[in-house]
Amino acid sequence: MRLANPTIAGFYPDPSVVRVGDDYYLACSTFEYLPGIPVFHSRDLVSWTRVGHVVGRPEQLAVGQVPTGGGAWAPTIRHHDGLFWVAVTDALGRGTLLFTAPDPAGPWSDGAVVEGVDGIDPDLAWDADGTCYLTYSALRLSGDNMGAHDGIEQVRIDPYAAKALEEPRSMWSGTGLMFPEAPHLYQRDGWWYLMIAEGGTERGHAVSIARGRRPDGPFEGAPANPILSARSTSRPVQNTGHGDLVSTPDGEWAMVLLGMRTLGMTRAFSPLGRETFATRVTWVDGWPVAEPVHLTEPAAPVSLTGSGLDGDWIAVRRLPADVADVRAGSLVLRGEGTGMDDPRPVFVGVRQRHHRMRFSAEIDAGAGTGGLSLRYDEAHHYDIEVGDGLVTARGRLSGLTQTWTAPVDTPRVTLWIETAPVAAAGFDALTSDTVRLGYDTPAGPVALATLDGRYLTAETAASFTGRVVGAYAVDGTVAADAVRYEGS
Ligand code: 6LW
Repeated sequence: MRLANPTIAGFYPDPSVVRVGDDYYLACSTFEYLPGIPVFHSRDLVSWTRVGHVVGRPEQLAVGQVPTGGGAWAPTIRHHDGLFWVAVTDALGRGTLLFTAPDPAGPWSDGAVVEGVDGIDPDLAWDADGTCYLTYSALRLSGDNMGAHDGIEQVRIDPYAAKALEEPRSMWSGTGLMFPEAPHLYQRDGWWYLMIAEGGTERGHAVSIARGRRPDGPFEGAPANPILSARSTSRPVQNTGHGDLVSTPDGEWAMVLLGMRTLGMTRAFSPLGRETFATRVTWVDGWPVAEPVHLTEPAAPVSLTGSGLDGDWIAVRRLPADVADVRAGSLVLRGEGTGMDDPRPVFVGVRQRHHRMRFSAEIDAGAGTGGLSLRYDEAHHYDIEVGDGLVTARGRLSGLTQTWTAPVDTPRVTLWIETAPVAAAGFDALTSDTVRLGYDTPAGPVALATLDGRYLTAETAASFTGRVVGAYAVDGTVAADAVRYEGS
């Protein structure tokens, strides 16, 4: 079995996969970004193409109101009765949702709320007589004991009515590590398997599994639990966990899961956030044995050009087409008097998916102010903008802002953001990467600011997402031409 890691680069966490015949479909979390919950297709688990998004209409989620980091958490994608199903939590938004579509490319349904399920990471499984089990992690996101964690729970549901048919029951909840979550139920060779993540999504992340003769338990944990973890290892892919199993047409097995490609001598920082990886699984004595996640050949250099608002582009709490449009090849953004500190910025971007990256565009700020931003969230972002005869570089870190300015005598300026990992030797290698914010002049490129990238990483921004790089407008109309993402 050949696998390519990262399987899907850039912040695509909490992957879930299903196989229908020879076709695999995979979905990931997207939090407060739209469009939400991308669906990828593959026939070999190696090359994946996005075929659509479950959430293409803002009303399907309540991301307009959720706090940063809320929104679409951890979908499960399954196929049953000729329909594709996605169960997902709209965290601090609509709650536990079921989406359906005959075609995984969409359009998907509006999303039905499953009342009475207070938790995250909902999984769907059907037994032979068509009973549907919804198994989830009882992290309480509402009510008086919000924030409490009551382990793994399960209810039988009517999936067409999105109704729970009984009170939740407690299930096997791991080996005692914190945050048992990401439950998935499987049937194989007369056993029901309940696989979960535990240990938290940070460096202690792990996958554990149990088996029993019934889908509603009881379950007995595997002797080898956790069956997969990178904790306390020097592996380049850390935080591995939140797995989903899938068999191949010829009976092999694989697990897709999240991981982080950490940087720095002590592997302390992860600029790209949690990405999708895959590893091979074999079965011994009725238990899965998962190989450690290995990085494969480095991703080929990528150049994304053009500014069509295709599926690569995302926006914050709004669809890209609601904040920008493409006119005669230019990406045109219409400012609303707010900048990147706003939780609803006029910003469209793409996920950073290479440690070495350059994002550039020719910005025409003749009728407004705007530029390029490397964003983690509204409190952690590095920007370079042009307006009112000035180029301004800005570092914004949770309450602290520093700016650098230089005069320009033309409103049309090529701006760029470059990131580069630090050399992995010596004490300056304790950080992750450097971020240069610059612009081109007739005399050559000028780096207006060079900042430490460690403050735009999953560990410091304490965010479930990852870096997103793109263009924004503060006020007036700003056009971006020759938009290029180059990564290696
Ligand atoms: C996801 C859960 C998790 O629902 O974080 O830490 C949540 N692990 O499995 C968002 O990724």
